[in-house]
Amino acid sequence: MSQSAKLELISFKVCPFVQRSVIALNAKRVTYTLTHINPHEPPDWFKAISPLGKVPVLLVDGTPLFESAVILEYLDEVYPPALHPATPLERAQHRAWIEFCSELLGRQFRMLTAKDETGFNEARDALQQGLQRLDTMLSPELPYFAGQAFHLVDCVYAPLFMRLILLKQEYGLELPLSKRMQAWSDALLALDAVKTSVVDDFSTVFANFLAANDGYIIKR
Ligand SMILES: N[C@@H](CCC(=O)N[C@@H](CS)C(=O)NCC(=O)O)C(=O)O
Repeated sequence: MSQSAKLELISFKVCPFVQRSVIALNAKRVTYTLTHINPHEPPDWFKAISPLGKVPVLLVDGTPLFESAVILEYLDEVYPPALHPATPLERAQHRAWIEFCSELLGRQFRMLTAKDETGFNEARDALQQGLQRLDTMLSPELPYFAGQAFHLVDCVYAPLFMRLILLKQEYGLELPLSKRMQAWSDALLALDAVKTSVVDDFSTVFANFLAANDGYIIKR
């Protein structure tokens, strides 16, 4: 496939896995269209192209790609600038920490949807522990994961931080971040590629998502 392929990303407005794909597309200044579908009533055409019924799906001249990590790899192979490090070992490390981010997003999701205090506390503590582990991997050089250069691994953590900030501002839920990690989060959330990676009314969309789940987090 060439750089001139028509790209259509299928999305749920609140999905952090879609958002990481959007951030990579934005960072690479690639032209694409975004199609939001209703997660509660996915259309038949979506079920036909998404084997797991999940977003994101990237249509490349009509050919569906699923799994956000795979979509990121595809985008990085086709569209410059390369956002993976140059050496195989560093690339492998970044892939591993991208995988780790997906686990943390799962913990964050469990925290947001937990129905009772016990489930909420367990998920919050697991997320906090994961963040502490991640912290040990950050380059001493500011501001991104590996220092001055922005990589795919940065694309995937920005949605996690965006939700942590909203949880702090709107719901008084604070997960303490180290100074180094706070600087990373601040740098990511200041990027245009990140700011424009969600719908304008994202805080409302996020609040509606939490309300619909009716979890412990909105009752504390
Ligand atoms: N491993 C997948 C996870 C994607 C995912 O969990 N998407 C959620 C929305 S954030 C979804 O589509 N859920 C619908 C479902 O599970 O039915 C990826 O990285 O693309």
